[in-house]
Amino acid sequence: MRNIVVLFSLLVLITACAQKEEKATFQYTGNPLIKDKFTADPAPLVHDGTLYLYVGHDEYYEGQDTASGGREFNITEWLCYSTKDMKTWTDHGPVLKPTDLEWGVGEAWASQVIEHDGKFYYYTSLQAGEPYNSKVIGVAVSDSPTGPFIDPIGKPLITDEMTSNEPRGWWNDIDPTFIIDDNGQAWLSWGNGTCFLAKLKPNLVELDGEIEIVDLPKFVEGPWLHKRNDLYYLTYASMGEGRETISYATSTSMEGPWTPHGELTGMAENSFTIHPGIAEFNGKWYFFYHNASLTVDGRPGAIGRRAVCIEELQYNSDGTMQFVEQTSEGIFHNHSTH
Ligand code: FUB
Repeated sequence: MRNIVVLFSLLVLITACAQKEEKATFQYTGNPLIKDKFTADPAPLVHDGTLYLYVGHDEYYEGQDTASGGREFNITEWLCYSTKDMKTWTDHGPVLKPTDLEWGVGEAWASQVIEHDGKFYYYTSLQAGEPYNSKVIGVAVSDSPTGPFIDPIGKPLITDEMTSNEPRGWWNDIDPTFIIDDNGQAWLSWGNGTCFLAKLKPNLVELDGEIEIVDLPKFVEGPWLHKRNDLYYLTYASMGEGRETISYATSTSMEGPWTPHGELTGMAENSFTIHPGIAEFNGKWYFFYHNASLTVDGRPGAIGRRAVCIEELQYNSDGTMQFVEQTSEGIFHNHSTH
């Protein structure tokens, strides 16, 4: 009898685990990728045969639809998803919150996670409390792509007084992006209204030298650095006809000069912002962005209720990127569910 009870309990446990696993995965059925939550600012990381996608979790709150001055956004956590084939995705849930950083008080804005020497570095935009009281860039480090991520320096990596304030004042230090160039030099770029660029020390958690300004046409925010063949790409949100588009520039060196190539995308459906994330995975290049085309629980998309989408990215033989059309079919044009 006792054996039967143990066996039954085991069966219940196995079934519960299987159900949990089932809940945590979903299929890509066209854009937007994630359909049960509002998500924004996609940041892909390819590591060990898996593509990890980090996003901010746009959340509804009472009063959101009449808010202004940045209060349209309510993002209290960063979420992580992963896939091995771009079709089946695993939902890892929240992996970091601004309040996990001792000095962080909120606003989980755009970020990028990178892997270096077996460690994962989460470069983040967030709101810092006393004594900073501004948007800042933070960094948190983990041994795993899904955390836990720990603040290694006990303070923001970049604070407001480290940069010139230009048009966007106290919230111009947001949206970090990272690359290690062919000389082994690590670089961080970020900015809203002004595109900043700086070298990092080999520990990747300290700036090394001056902060430069990169002059890019119509730059608004959201820079994303990547390299393909001999070219470095600096892709960013630019001002279109009253809403953001994506533009990009290239260079043969991270020292510049940067050659602008104009728009990579048009404006995103229903969204003031659009944010680039680019990665090569299983022999293809992918462009991640967000629009505001999704309705969740009867609430339609809005400036602060966005939805992450994916398109394939194609290059011309001279290295320029082909204009990306934003589609509802996304990366699998033949799938049956759309
Ligand atoms: O999600 C909040 C902010 O909106 C991001 O930091 C910007 O890039 C824009 O997408």
